[in-house]
Amino acid sequence: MPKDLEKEKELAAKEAVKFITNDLVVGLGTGSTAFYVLKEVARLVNEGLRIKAVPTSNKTAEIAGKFNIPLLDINSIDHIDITIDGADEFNRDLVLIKGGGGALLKEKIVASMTRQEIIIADSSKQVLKLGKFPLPVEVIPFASSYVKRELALLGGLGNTRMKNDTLFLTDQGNYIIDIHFGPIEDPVDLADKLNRMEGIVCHGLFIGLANTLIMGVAETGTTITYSK
Ligand code: A5P
Repeated sequence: MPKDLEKEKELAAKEAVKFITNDLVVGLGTGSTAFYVLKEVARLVNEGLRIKAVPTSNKTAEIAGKFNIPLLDINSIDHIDITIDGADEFNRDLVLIKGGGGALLKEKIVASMTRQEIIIADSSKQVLKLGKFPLPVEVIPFASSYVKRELALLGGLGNTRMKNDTLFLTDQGNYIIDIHFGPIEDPVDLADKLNRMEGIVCHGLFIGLANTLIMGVAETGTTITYSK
């Protein structure tokens, strides 16, 4: 029987939300797993929980607004207490691939300002080696073909992301190139090379940013927590 991945997302989200207490500044992730967090936080805020939240995308800001979750301007604060976000892949070192939803840049900035970054995932996201999921790389449009050629020299073949027959644009108006590297043997080395490539605004390798990962387990109705 196929695993109930939606159930696993919800289990992980509800477990993670238990870490949120009054008066915290909370980073809100983007994507279908993070959506369960938004729903749960909205319920708690409605019951009186006092928090301020920072969204990691325009989409999340829009949903949080509809759910009456109070939002803060990220430029008015110097840190975020706790962020709960999803991932496209994770390994046992809590190295992640993110950006399947295109929100990687704001997600990485929010994660970098966060004291406790909790990643929530269903069990399909756990891998021994990262790389089955194509690595999203956000590029400024001016540099997109240059970056594609440079990535090919590193062994990565990529397509510029499309949405409804047009080029996908990030919240910042940039393109995403989804690159297939095959199994990524050394994420730190690859991240270092991508960090030094002109035209790349952000890549989806999140290294040393997640403190906690909570994975839902549908069969038992429980979660597994990995910590760093
Ligand atoms: C958004 O850009 C991503 O980083 C998401 O966090 C990631 O793609 C996970 O999304 P789902 O929860 O929808 O799988």
